[in-house]
Amino acid sequence: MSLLLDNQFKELPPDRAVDTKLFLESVSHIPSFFDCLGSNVFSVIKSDINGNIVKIKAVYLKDPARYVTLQDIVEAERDAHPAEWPKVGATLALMWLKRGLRFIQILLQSLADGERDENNPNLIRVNVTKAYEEALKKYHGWLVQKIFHVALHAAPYKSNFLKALSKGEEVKEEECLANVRQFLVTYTATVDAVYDMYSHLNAELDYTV
Ligand code: 03F
Repeated sequence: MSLLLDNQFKELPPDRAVDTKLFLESVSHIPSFFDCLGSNVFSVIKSDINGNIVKIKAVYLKDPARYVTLQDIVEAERDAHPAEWPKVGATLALMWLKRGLRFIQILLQSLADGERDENNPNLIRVNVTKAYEEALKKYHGWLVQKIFHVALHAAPYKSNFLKALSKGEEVKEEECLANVRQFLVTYTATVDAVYDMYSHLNAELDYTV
């Protein structure tokens, strides 16, 4: 079975508001995936992603009826902390979480589109590099870019990566990529909706870490 299709993101309503509870449920499956990638460098990434999920969840649980959508949280923090916002609380956590989600989206899309290094067809470095350049690089100073290069060289082979996405079962590459394509439909729609919400509310920052 496919890990991705077991944990598919939900379809958005017509107004594209992202339901907080459903979003948190869907993203909560991502951190454990890093355990099957087999290098310690991925534990840094795992804890960053997990930390952001925990921060958003903590705010949500304070008042689930008030924070039905992610936008409800971001707007409530804007009103409560006008001086620090958007560099505060769940707004900041989601700002970074969405960049990691965009990275994953671009990586999976690039694999699904068959983009590859013809000389090394079983490496995913071209796909990982594309995702990094489009989703994260501009927010990283030289030190974090160095961590990226370490992670890039620890990246699994494509066959192992696709096997991990298939819960350790040997499946044909095409079968797995078909699942990836199906997963990407609601996943991409959700990530796009969060990005559009940040741009609409003027909540995006471009400082580097
Ligand atoms: C800022 C920043 N977070 C943090 O400082 C950096 C952490 C290390 C990032 C290293 C880059 C690695 C790139 C990935 C290479 C992967 C190779 C993949 C091989 C498969 C923020 O942190 C905090 O988050 C925020 O809470 C805090 O308050 O300024 C704020 C304060 O700082 C980031 O740059 C976010 C990094 C997200 C990286 C996501 C990478 C995902 C990698 C692999 C995905 C595999 C696919 C999984 C599919 C599973 C589907 C179920």
